[in-house]
Amino acid sequence: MTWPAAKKTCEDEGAQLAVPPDQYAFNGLRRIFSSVQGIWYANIGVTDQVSEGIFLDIYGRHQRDMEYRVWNPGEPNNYDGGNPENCLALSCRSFYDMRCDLELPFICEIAPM
Ligand SMILES: [Ca+2]
Ligand SMILES: [Ca+2]
Repeated sequence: MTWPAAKKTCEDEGAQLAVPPDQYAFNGLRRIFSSVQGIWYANIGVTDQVSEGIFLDIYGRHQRDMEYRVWNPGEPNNYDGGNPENCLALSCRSFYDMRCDLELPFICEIAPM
């Protein structure tokens, strides 16, 4: 599913695209990949669509502290054959910026009450 469609699907389910707030949550999300066969990437709720290089989560919070999040080497490169990459995807190891119109798996989360 594309990033915008994934965002809406999560919302329709009463959830949100996942936004790992810290290293602990990041590690938890990464573990999903070892339990689901054949999934290599998944969209999460962070994008730099509004302003290139400024990563905001779906709540509009600036993801200033991206250091704990391990970018894959060379990422974020905002480049896919000349197409901008403005949506964040996670792999079992690291973060990538990817095109928002790619059909990818995605991770929703339900905020704790
Ligand atoms: Ca970008
Ligand atoms: Ca990229």
